[in-house]
Amino acid sequence: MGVLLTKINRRCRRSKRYRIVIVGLEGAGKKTILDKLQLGKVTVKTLSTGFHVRRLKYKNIVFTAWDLGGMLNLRFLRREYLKKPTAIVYVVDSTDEGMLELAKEELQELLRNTGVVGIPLLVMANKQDLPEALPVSRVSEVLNLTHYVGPWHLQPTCATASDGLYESCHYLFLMITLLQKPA
Ligand code: G3D
Ligand code: MG
Repeated sequence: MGVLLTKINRRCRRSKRYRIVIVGLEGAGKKTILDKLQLGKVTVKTLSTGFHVRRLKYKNIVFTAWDLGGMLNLRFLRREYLKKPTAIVYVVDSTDEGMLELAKEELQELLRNTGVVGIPLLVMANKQDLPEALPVSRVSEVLNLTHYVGPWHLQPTCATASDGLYESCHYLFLMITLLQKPA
C-alpha cells in the first residue's frame, strides 16, 4: 500500500491537486477504510445537521469523506461541498439489499449534483466477509453500474481485514492518472 501511495504521490506532484471524494451511507465502512489506509490525520467536522465530513490530506491528494444520510433536505448542502472532484469513491455495505437500493438513489443524485459527466467512479462493495454479503454481480446490478457513462470499477472489499484496499487504490490510480486530466 505504501509503495503504491508513494507512486501516486510522485505522479501527482508533477501535476495539480487531485480531489477524491469518498461517499457512502452511514455505516458503510468509510472511516474503517481511511483508518486502514493510514493516510494521515483525519479532520472530522460535524455539521449542525449531524452530517459528518472528514478531510484527509496526503501530500497533494485530498480525500474528503462524507456520510450520506439519505436525507433529501441535505442535497443542497452536498452540491455545495462536492464541487468538481477528480474521482468518486463510493462505499457500500454489501449485506443489505434494501440499503443498496437507497445507496443507488444517493449515488445517482450525487452524480447529478457534481455536474461532472463520466467522472471516474470506484465502488467498494464492502463487508464481503459477512455471510449475508451479496455477490459483487448483484451489487453491480442493484447499483446499475453497467449503465454508468464513465470509467468505473467495482471492488469487493473487507475493510476490517484490509482486503481489496490495495486493489481499490490501484484502480483509482489507473483511472485518475491515465483516464482523467487533473482538475
Ligand atoms: P462509516 O464511516 O461509513 O460510517 P465505519 O462506517 O467505518 O464507521 O464502519 C461502520 C461499522 O462497520 C463499524 O463497526 C466497522 O467496524 C464495520 N465495518 C466496516 N467495514 C467492515 C467490513 O469490511 N466487514 C465487517 N464485518 N465490518 C465492517 P462498529 O461495530 O464499530 O460500528
Ligand atoms: Mg460512521
